[in-house]
Amino acid sequence: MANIKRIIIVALLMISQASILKAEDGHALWLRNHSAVKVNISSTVRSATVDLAIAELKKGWLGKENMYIKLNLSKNPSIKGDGFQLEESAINARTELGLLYGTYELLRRQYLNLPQRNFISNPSYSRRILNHWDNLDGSIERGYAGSSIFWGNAANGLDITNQDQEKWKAYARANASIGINGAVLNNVNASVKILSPAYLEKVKAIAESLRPYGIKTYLSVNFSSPVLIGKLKKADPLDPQVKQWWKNKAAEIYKLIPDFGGFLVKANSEGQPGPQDYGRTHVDGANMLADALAPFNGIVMWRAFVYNPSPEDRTKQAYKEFLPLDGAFKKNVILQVKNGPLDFQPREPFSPLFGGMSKTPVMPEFQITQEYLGASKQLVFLSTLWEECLNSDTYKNGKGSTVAACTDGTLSKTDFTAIAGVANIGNDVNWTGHTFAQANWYAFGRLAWNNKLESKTIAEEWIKQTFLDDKEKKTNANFVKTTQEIMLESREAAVNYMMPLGLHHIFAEGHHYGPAPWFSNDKIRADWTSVYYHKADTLGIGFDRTRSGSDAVDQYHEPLSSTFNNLSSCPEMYLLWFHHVPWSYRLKNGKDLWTELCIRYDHGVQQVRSFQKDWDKMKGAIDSERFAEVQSKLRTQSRDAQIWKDACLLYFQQFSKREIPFEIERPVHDLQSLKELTKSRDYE
Ligand code: GCW
Repeated sequence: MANIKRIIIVALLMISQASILKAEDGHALWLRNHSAVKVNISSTVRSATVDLAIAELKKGWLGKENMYIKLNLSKNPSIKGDGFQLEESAINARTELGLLYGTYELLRRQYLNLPQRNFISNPSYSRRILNHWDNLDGSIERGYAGSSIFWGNAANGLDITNQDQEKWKAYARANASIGINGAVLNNVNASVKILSPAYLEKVKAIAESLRPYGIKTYLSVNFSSPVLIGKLKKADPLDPQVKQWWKNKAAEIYKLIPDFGGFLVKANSEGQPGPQDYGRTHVDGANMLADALAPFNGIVMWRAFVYNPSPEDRTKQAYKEFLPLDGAFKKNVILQVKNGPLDFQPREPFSPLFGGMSKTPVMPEFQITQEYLGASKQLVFLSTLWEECLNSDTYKNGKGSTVAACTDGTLSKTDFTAIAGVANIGNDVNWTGHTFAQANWYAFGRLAWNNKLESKTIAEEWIKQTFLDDKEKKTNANFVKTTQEIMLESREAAVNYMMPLGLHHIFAEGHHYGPAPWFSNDKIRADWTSVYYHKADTLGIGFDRTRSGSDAVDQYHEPLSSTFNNLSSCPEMYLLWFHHVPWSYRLKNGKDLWTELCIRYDHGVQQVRSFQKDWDKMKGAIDSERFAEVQSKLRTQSRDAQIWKDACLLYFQQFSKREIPFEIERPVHDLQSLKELTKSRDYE
């Protein structure tokens, strides 16, 4: 009898559980509906943006019922830029957008049960921008979440449907809720067509959908536009006709979009045209565009991702190119610098340009889309990677000159500051492909707003808002804790099973998903092959960037340059980035390099296996749709982590000529079969 009772109770519990956990497709992101109560709002100003704030408060109010809340434009000197102050019954801000940001923060704090009174928050960067690598045909370079939400979908790629506009608004709302205030709408490998009148009309329409949410529109431009659509003979930045062409183009754009943000430019890099095609410098190119935009307060974001096929170590080239130009750029030019000196690898030291440039504003560029971190197949929370970069000390003005301080105006005392993230957003219902990739979009916004936030806080906020309902969030502590632990460990796990100890860029050619440490090809440039980067031979492995090698270490300030230069003081996470190390070299834990390399690869695989176990235990804690999606993706990740481990260990073993330590699991693939497998595009 007691047993039957128990069965009935369990069954009833399961039914009630199932009815609470509604089906979720992930489209609502971290902005899911809550059971709000009534609130009364007054405002000292009205505008489209303030109306949005009022509507959000009414829709999401979780505070005391029937409270009176005032939205107030204030001159409080502690509030800066679009920052805000939360008070018991008011949101104060200098700007209308600040009121909207204060609204989102207040609602978030209500939901998370965090204190809401006398809370002031100001943005770390004044421009917090997404870079979309969206092509006009709707494809997205390095995009893993479907086609573009902006381009190419309707018959001729230019028609605009209601559905498009709804999507753009939902996109803008999600961005505003985390403080993002700019979007570059097209790929840095820019089609010239973007500046043609028909496309500019569409840009105008997009800008109108984004504007009430405070998102400024920017465009990537092709440096050869004056030739390719302007019919000029050349695009030489010192040519008066070329200058005039850009001035006219800027005027045309601002007539359509009065608050247009400016241009993002990839010039003389990876085959893109640029000022050097005419014997001019990056300064000549950037300043010419800056002059065209200056009358309208537009800016130029000039990318420092510049390298050429040359015998020089690729990681040194951007610094060598730009350092001599420091101080020569116009006031409305900012240099956009990727976090590391190479290219968004699972782990890189920070780019020496952050500590190097002193008279030119520099903005970090992070990659939200997981080009080198498992695409949308793998759970890799990137906040810890960005936190590591922002907190890295450049020693520019002595200790404490972190990348954050070098870029957010702390050291240079400017408020012309910015940060960019390469978006991972597409037309997939859940926007980002993998549910956990939403967390990377979220984390970018939160760090751009406050570059001192910790990843663990960001993860916790995101998990609660994304998965739990008002009632569950109190009872589901275990789900939150376990998921948070998985997220915080996930990037280190990826480093372990892909490229531990400072290895880098040993990806399969083209798709950058799987391993191909064997990849070498005499017909293409050396710095696009894997062997260029790991330099494995019978003596050891790693790229010698010390003073007796390429001397990249000396692009860093002391004491870092010596710390990196010296094998015994170089942090082990950068070991093979800076040194060619003998297989028998003893690491700090007493193990030799080969053994440690094997252990790290194996550990990475084991980490993903434990993510699987932990996730499986949480069945029933959240809706079954997203649970199953993540479960299935973790299976893929687990298989692919094994492929990484087997491929790298079996390949490097040919050089080390040592046994894979017997205490770790044996490879389950053959090297030859992995070479075939990772070649195929289907593997991506
Ligand atoms: O990482 C490389 C990518 C290219 C990209 C380039 C860049 C947009 O593989 O796809 O091009 O970086 O940042 O310009």
